[in-house]
Amino acid sequence: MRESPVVAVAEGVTALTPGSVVKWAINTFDRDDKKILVAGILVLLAIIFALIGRVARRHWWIAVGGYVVLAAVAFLAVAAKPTPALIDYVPVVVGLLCWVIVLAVLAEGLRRWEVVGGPGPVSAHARRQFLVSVGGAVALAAAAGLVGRVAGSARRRAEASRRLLRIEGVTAPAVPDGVSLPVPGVTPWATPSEPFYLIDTTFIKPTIEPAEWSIRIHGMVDREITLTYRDLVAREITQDWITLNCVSNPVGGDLVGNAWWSGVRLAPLLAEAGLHPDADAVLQTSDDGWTCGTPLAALTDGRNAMLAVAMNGEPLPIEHGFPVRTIVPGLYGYVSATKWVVDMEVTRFDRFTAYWTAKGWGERGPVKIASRIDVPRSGDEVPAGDLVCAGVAWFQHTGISAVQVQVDGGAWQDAELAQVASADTWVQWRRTVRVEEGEHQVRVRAVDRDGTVQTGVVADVLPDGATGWHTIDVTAQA
Ligand SMILES: Nc1nc2c(c(=O)[nH]1)N[C@H]1C(S)=C(S)[C@@H](COP(=O)(O)O)O[C@H]1N2
Ligand SMILES: [Mo]
Repeated sequence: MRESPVVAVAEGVTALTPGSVVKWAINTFDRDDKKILVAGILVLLAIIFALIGRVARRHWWIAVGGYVVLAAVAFLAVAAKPTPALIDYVPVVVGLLCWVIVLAVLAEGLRRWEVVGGPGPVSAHARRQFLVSVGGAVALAAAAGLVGRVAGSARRRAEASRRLLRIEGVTAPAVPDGVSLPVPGVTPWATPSEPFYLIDTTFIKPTIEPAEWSIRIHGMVDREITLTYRDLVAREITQDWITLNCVSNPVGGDLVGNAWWSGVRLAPLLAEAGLHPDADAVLQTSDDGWTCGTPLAALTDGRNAMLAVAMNGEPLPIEHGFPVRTIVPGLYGYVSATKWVVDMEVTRFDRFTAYWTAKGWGERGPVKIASRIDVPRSGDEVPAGDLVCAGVAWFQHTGISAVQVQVDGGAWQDAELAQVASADTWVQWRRTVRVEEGEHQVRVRAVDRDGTVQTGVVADVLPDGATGWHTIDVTAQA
């Protein structure tokens, strides 16, 4: 469901922009990135409209030509979408017609106002007519707004069915004992759904009623499977704490969260479909046409890869993929965690490129080991003497065995680890270090379950995830 051609153009701009720039924008503007882009396009449109309006007073056809060019841009933007539907073109055509009609009516009215000129009954009539035309244009705009409201009501309907849903087998999250350290300022071990980071390429979130949802599993399988929402939740529900993170999370960044996910395991579903031995990937497609390629092995090797229906004990929030999304421990979101997932094609990596891999991001996207200092914050002034440092570390599906802290390039000191819930969740750490009066640098690194130490070699998030040690600066005062 698209509300306006502006959104299609905005999506088109995103699609045509290099992946690194898009990821940068998503990071920098966080949840506002789309609003900023749409606002930018609207301002540009307003300027173009003003120019067209001026030209229209002399050269009517040039102005119409200008509108046609604008409409063509919107048309191409819609066509460039991964799965353009006929209905997506409707706002473009309607918009073009509105512009031309409004231009005709207003320009004519204004011309008469100006030609007649001066005070008197005739010009008063012309003026009145012009104002009526303006009123008409405003009414048209209001009608267009109403169309947008209808889209909003689809959202309200989906919200309503979401609130009424009770899924058998989904239980409220219970934080395991000992996973949280009592250090003020450290990130909570369990991330509530509301502040959980949000990353996707949509401008308007798909609003899918569970009754309308189904998924098709097909491709290199013996038997194609189609499941409705009812079919899905009738199966056995698996639940787990799983840490999800974004490939574009910079060292020390916060595009990572740990939630209690409930869903249906993918391994038995794929086994029922009957996998061909030479398949090595699943091409997932979401309702909005976004795609990602997931290594088949990660879906079948026994880890808790699932079609998730609930997050933190409640049906998925719409932003997080309602009614169904994929969650795979150990893979970055961009190759696995498809929100609003509707299609899974079992295939081979050498047969497709997906949304982000087409923009130069890595094909398989296993997560990299990472650690972060939450306390103190970089730039803090702290008292000289004992300094409590704390944070989180994660390496999903491999696991963390140790975390170490270093002050001013000195010896690495072992940190205390909180209870490690599983290899698929992050872990909290704490270490008290000594700092003399003056400026200091504190660094953290983690060690994985196999004893491999996190690399200090700095790598950018592009193409397959950042590396390097998170480092903060503090000033200690007497
Ligand atoms: N449909 C859809 N699913 C998507 C994406 C997207 O753009 N569209 N982005 C992915 C990326 S890059 C990440 S990191 C995770 C983020 O999930 P969240 O928004 O629930 O935190 O969703 C993944 N699933
Ligand atoms: Mo991501």
